[in-house]
Amino acid sequence: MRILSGIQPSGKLHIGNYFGMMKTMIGHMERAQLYVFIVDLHALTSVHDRDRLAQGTIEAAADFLALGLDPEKCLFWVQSDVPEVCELTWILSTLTPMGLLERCHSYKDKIAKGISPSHGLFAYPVLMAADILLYQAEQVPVGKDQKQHLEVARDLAQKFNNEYGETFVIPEPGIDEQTATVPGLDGQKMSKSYDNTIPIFLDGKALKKKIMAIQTDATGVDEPKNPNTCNLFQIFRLFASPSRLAEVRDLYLHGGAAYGHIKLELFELISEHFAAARARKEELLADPGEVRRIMKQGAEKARAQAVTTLDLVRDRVGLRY
Ligand code: AQP
Repeated sequence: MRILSGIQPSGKLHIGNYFGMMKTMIGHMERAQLYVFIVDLHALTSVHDRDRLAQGTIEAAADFLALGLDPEKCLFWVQSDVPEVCELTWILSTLTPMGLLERCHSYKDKIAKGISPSHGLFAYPVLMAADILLYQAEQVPVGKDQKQHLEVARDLAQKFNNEYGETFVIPEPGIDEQTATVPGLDGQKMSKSYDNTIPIFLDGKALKKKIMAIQTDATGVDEPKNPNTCNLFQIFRLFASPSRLAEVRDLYLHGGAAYGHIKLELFELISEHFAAARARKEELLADPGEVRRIMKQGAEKARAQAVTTLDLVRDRVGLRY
């Protein structure tokens, strides 16, 4: 099975990115043909700071490697190192109905949050479709927020195949319902652009401060609470052992759950969970040239496949004479 997914270097990667996509991708490493990439062209829709984008790209790559992605067992590259994706984006754009993009929630949510409504932001799902179709991916593990974009990719693949003949594999979403949407500190979807995240590699005082800022209601310790609607519990359950989770769920349901104590426990759990990866990330960032070398090597392999698909597409649409 060919499995592909990308991540934007648009800020510090957070536990929503980790549980929604990165962990799943790393878990597929031994059994799938895995394609993982850092989507810097997508990040340009929200980051207009040269140094921040470049540094974010190296950091996102280091994050994946530190968390256990082995570049020998997958294709791992930076999106802009394979420029063929831009040409396929244009070709797909010529088949993309405006209404399909106008219905996308992510675009509307982002402009509602103050991100400037550029053509790039509007066309984001077409670039994403090109990324997926260029490598003929069969499955794309994503968080729930990206499900609609994946439907756009499927629609465009079908439309192209109908118009020009069988060319693209129709990709399936891979969504883990348990971690489909990790809530942020304020209970909305955890998102880099909402400033409500718990970054994966934060530690010490800064991590504690974030965790203490998780919003909870004003229910007293002895009163029963609903664990399913409490975002502290929804984050806690990602890190706690099954037996501890059952105990805390019981306290929620029958009284005795103290938010402050649960937050401190969560702080310990997160610190511990990422301790080894944090140390590995520091080593990687001490030699960013090596991270770049790994990414360039991955890009060469990815580009060879991209060129093959794009050659076929050019032929199908008549960009060959
Ligand atoms: N809160 C989340 N819960 C579950 N999955 C999530 N993902 C993101 N947030 C959550 C998944 O992480 C993958 C990479 O995301 P992305 O960086 O490409 O874009 P995004 O979904 O837009 O993530 P952010 O943090 O919200 O970034 P910004 O604010 O820059 O747009 C995707 O598979 C996504 O589903």
